[in-house]
Amino acid sequence: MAESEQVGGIPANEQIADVIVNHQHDINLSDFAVKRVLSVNPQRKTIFLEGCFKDKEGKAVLLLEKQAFEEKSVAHITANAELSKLFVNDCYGSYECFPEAKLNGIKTTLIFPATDKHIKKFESQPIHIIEETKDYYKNITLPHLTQDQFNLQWVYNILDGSAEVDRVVLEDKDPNTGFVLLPDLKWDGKQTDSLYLLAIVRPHGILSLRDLHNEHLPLLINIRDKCLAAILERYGVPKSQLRVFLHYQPSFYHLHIHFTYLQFEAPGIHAEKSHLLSTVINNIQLKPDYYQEATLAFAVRESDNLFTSYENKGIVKRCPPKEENETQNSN
Ligand code: G7M
Repeated sequence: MAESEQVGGIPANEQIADVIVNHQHDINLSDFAVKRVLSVNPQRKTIFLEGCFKDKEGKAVLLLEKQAFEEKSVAHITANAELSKLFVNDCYGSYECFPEAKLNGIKTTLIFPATDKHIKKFESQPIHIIEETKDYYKNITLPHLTQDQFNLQWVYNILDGSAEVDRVVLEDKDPNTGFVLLPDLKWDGKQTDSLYLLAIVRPHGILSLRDLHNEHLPLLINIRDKCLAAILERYGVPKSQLRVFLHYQPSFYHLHIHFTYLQFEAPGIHAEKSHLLSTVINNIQLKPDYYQEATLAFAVRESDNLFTSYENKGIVKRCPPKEENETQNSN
């Protein structure tokens, strides 16, 4: 894409401006060479690409996502649109619409330089559920985490105010119960029907849900109460319309809590991954060490090294390669 070329009315270079500023590199998407498509999701209208930049060391992952319509721009679309006919049957017509008005841009996330772990994360893969007992956690998951985790620098940058400062919605500086609330990387911070915020806890060393016990209740309750009030005040969304949850397993092992608009089907909201904060608080109130004792199910991709750790112990089996599957099915 040429530097001056526009997608949806926003110059291509402006759409990735956040990323360029954060990366402090002079990056131009026209220098991006696609190596392979990692995955395509027609429902979510996303395509994830692996590539590299001309004259730059390192791999890159580019995530492209078409965005929802904005109600305010509908009139611009219909005012000057050309409809190209696909077919007509009785009163039903199917067309492709080419509006003259520029629509909203393509949400673009760039990970550069990207590690092989980043690439694996976005690659389409068979997924399995693992029922993690407290012993599996201690003997398999935890040792794996101490060796193989995503870097948390972006989290520390937010906590110490050296990145995304202008995006912060609310900050509580208490070292034990404090947090920073800000829009998730996936949200542009504008359309409330795709609202997605993250509260990152101030204390270090709480890796995930597994570590939470009764001493963390003041932290969890503080986050719940202050973030819900701030979201109502800033975005006008009441708590009854928010999904407030934690991921297990998360991608990043520094505790953070997700706040999304209930009617928005955000990625990672399914039963095998998300735990409502209200349920977490309630479970700990009923049993202070609930999350140390419970068997927690989680989903893991075959390409993830955590899967391999469980596979090596004979707890889960890899799917046969696709061709084999197809041969089996046709027999
Ligand atoms: O799965 P897990 O609970 O670890 O989710 C981590 C969340 O952090 C995801 O929803 C990401 O979109 C979000 N996220 C990841 N990074 C690298 C950033 C970042 O640099 N800034 C912000 N604001 N959110 C991020």
